[in-house]
Amino acid sequence: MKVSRRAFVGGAFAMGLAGCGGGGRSTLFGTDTHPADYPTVQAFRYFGDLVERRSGGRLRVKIFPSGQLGAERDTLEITSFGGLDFNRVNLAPLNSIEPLTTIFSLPFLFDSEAHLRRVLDGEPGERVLRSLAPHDMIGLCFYDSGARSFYNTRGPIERPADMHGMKIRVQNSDLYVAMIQGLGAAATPMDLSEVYQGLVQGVIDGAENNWPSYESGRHYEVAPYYSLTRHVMAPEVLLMSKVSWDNLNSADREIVMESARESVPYMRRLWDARVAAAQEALVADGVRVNEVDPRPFRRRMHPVWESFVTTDVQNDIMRAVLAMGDGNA
Ligand code: GTR
Repeated sequence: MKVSRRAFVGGAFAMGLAGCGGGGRSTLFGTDTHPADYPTVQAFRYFGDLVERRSGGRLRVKIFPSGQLGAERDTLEITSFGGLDFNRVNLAPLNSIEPLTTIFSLPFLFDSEAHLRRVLDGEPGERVLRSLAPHDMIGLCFYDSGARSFYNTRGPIERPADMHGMKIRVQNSDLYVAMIQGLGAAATPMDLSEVYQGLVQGVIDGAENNWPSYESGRHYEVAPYYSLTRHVMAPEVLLMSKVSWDNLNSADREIVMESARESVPYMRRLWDARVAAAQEALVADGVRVNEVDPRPFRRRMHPVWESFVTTDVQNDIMRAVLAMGDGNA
């Protein structure tokens, strides 16, 4: 179903305000850029089902998947003023809104998925979630997004020099523009929905993402070289509009928070299975995968870290993240 964004926003806003205060039934609306079978959407659904069951059917959650309501950056704006109740996005489009989200988005910050999960489940995760409230969004929980690697239409990337002259699509985040420039390539920020056509038409030569997104967007069909740089592990986040949150009574807020927390282990199981399945299917399909020595890529990221980690609070969180690395676990 295609929904006109303007009509939808007016509707959700009105229903949100009318629905939650009075104790009647209300439908809360959410959006996700991925299709219905993607792990983020499935976890979002699981969350919605828990909310509905625990509220005795008073609160229902309706999700619009597949980016039907627009690009992540635009839906964030809508969420912050209450036009959408829930939103599942990657951290990247939040970088320009809240500088603390930049920390978990830094290239080569995490040693492994285990390190990432310790951080998200620990105090640094809690602090980053809380930092969104002043921007009128309540951070409910993080979901995994695995490791992002580069893929392109031309050939294997083994060293940063292989990227010279390439145009690489990035998410809408200045950090990622700087990352690509630091590697000697040209960065083209665009929405995920435009990447396939961009690759076909040669507007871009490559992009970067995790296995499930590379598969789900069918980017492998046009960019069959997947080089395992594993340079970013920025997680996904499930958000609630603060306008909608303020309309809930404290018992319903508790239901929402608990349900979000409980959807995390569910998402992680789905995620691990999906990463393995996507990788296996794409290798069988003929995608050319190469291992990469990350060290020369990582070395070039020092100036990027320096220019994006500037405040005491950012430094504090970054130190806490590094102290939770695999070497100290
Ligand atoms: C995916 C992420 C999406 C979106 C996408 C992108 O890994 O799940 O939310 O941010 O990357 O590259 O635009």
